[in-house]
Amino acid sequence: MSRNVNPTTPPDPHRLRLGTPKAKAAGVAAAVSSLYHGITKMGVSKTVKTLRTVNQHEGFDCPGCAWPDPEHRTAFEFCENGAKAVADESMAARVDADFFARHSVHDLSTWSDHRLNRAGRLAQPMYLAAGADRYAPIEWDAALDMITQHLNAMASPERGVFYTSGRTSNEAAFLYQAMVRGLGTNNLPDCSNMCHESSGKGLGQTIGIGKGTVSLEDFNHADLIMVIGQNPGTNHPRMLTALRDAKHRGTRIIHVNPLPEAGLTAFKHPQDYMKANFGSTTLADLHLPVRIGGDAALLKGLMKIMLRDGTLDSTFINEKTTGFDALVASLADEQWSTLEHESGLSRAQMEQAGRMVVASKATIACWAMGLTQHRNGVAVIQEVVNLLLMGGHIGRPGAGLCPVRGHSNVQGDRTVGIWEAPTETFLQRMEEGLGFAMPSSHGYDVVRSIEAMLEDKVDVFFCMGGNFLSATPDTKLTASALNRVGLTVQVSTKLNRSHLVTGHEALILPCLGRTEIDVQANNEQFVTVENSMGMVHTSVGGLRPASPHLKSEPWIVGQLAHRCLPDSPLPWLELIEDYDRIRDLMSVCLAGFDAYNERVRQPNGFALPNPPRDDRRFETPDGKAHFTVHPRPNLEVGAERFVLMTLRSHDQYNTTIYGLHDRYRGIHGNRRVLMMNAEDMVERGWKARTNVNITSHFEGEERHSSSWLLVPYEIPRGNLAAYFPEANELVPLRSTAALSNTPTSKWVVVSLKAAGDAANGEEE
Ligand SMILES: Nc1nc2c(c(=O)[nH]1)N[C@H]1C(S)=C(S)[C@@H](COP(=O)(O)OP(=O)(O)OC[C@H]3O[C@@H](n4cnc5c(=O)[nH]c(N)nc54)[C@H](O)[C@@H]3O)O[C@H]1N2
Ligand SMILES: Nc1nc2c(c(=O)[nH]1)N[C@H]1C(S)=C(S)[C@@H](COP(=O)(O)OP(=O)(O)OC[C@H]3O[C@@H](n4cnc5c(=O)[nH]c(N)nc54)[C@H](O)[C@@H]3O)O[C@H]1N2
Ligand SMILES: [Mo]
Repeated sequence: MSRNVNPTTPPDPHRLRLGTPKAKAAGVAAAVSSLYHGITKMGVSKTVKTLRTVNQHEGFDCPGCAWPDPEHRTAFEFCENGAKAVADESMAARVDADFFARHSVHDLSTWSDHRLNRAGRLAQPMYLAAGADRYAPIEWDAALDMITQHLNAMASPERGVFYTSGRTSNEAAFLYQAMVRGLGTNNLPDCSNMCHESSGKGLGQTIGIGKGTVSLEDFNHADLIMVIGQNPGTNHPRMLTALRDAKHRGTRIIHVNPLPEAGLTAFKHPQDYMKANFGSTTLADLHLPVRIGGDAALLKGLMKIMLRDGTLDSTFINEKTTGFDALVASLADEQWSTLEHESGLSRAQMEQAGRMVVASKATIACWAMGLTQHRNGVAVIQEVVNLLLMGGHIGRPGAGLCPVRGHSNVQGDRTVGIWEAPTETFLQRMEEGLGFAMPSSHGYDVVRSIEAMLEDKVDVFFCMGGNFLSATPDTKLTASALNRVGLTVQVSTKLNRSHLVTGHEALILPCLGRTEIDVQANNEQFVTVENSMGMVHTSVGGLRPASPHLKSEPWIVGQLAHRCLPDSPLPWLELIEDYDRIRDLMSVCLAGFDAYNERVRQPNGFALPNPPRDDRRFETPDGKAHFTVHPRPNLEVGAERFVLMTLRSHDQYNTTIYGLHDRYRGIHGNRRVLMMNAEDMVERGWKARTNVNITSHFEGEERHSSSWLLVPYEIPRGNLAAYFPEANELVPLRSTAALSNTPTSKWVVVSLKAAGDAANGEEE
């Protein structure tokens, strides 16, 4: 690498401290942690002002997760981790021209992710020239002209690739896809390709829409809620409030997870302390510790029990579905001994869960990355669909499918066109609305983008947010891919490793965050977003921008499109002067967005049409919901091989590391840890903090990562867990889920070797 840049995350030099994993989530520690992060990063009065406007009707949408807001809101409608996300965006420190003059790209690459993020908000546009080792300041006009020149010089539009992370507003994302398609390509990879793509594909094929079918209100009417492969205590803390309220009404909860995640064991709402209520609620009635990848076997077991003891919704099955008989026949062939072995659960555990499934008149199934990031991600989600269809648990109160989305607007971005594989119907309407031709051939998703870069097929790589290098698999290979690109552009709020591992030339374009006031043509603007349950609503920033040089995402896209599409019929500069004009255009171009400006201004926004939920209609080619039959995945990995899942700690937002604690799991001060079953450790003579090197194995290839500290943990035998992004150098690029092409971040086959003395650093 010409700039001698380290693409992987150097360890933070702190000592690993181990406590007992917590049973209980939230509570006083969470309230203190929220305020601590706020006050240390942005000061007291700003903290209170900011936190009061999160998720309010007049405020901004929390940039944390995509969990929906209740209709009746309390004064503080945020969670500990939402507070961290807000504090992180509003922090006082600045990364400006002086900062980059002091630190070369090489120096910065020796910093940990935690330290890079702590450096502050990006404050002005910066340019890294070919061969240079330091970023230099650049004016907005010059930066936009430079991108335009590079785009104009491409031999064909496919040589441009345009990534989106999921915080981008509907308005910015809509303009962005219009610009990219105006250039003539569908190369629109996004974070969804690594996230819920398996859900989109799995649901689209079976129920005719790639989204969930429940609203928040349904949680008040469910008999049973299944939480599968998800850690809401950390990643969707406000979901625990909905689960607690359901629980108080008598709903039962099953938690399916290799780990006993804290939030589902016991939950204490931080706000209950203000009401002097000190009791905590036990949320999950049953925890099923499946082995990694064992969900398909478990779900088949539950369906066998359902067929044996349950009340099937025969009218629904006969009138609204196809494929039921084939599914019944396939389940008859499944042997309990195999299902026990593969799920890692006993027959008794499955029967206990089965009784709860059979007894429920209204079941909701929630899931996240524990299902989607597997080779059979699409298939296993379709097993969840099978189970719910049997009892007709779709399109009626208290029942339905609930993929819980990650980034706060990842669902909205897809709705408004961020998709490398758009449908013909979508393109046709877009073409009519925008008045120019749309490219019809599908573009690159995330994995294919990296492959194209490796094959020297990419000249310009533009990222609307995110941290592509650290979020994607096989860090070293992806770094070498990015190094082959002519120009890489990052529209960002915070410094990250994708600013250091770049193409020959690189630009950083700093933008406004959700929390900040956005003024265009002397008027304050608002943007709109869609939550995980298809509600579209407004988000208005209230804080002064971190720097006068910041521009809004719609402004950046509009200005660039104006330059690179001189013959376009769209008045780009007028559109970005008043976002109402963008929304008027969206009304014409997008299904379900009629009278957008008017409807989105209603206090809670509005719900997008959802045929299965609204009237049990399935827009599949034959108009029916589909039962599907899938083989069980092969879970054998061979002797001395383990299965590694890569997941999030309590102190991070994807690749943004807020701190070094994973409080609920009792792991403190060091992130380079490997959670392992204690018996597996004892068998090998290993102890807590034994230093190991990890090798991953895929189709004869090996990837190596050294110096990981073992932590004995309650995890099934043969399974391991480590944090991403550190563990991403072990994830093979081409190990992806069938159909969705999502990297299998929860299924990495590895072997371990003890590595002598630990590189366990100093006290924090
Ligand atoms: N604070 C905070 N909030 C976030 C994020 C964040 O990083 N920090 N990220 C956001 C984003 S983009 C997303 S997508 C979501 C992610 O939300 P989650 O999906 O909850 O995130 P992960 O940490 O990947 O956790 C996956 C869970 O699946 C379990 N699991 C792994 N493999 C299996 C399996 O084979 N079967 C089963 N049943 N379970 C399994 C793991 O033990 C873990 O509990 O959170 C969003 N919200
Ligand atoms: N091994 C492994 N890899 C994974 C996963 C896993 O579970 N395991 N999870 C995958 C998942 S689910 C996802 S969603 C991806 C996440 O992939 P990305 O979305 O690409 O990554 P993030 O870490 O969320 O991006 C953080 C950066 O976004 C920028 N940013 C923050 N807010 C804004 C904003 O408002 N506007 C703009 N323009 N920029 C902003 C900041 O500069 C910040 O550094 O990672 C995936 N990678
Ligand atoms: Mo995600």
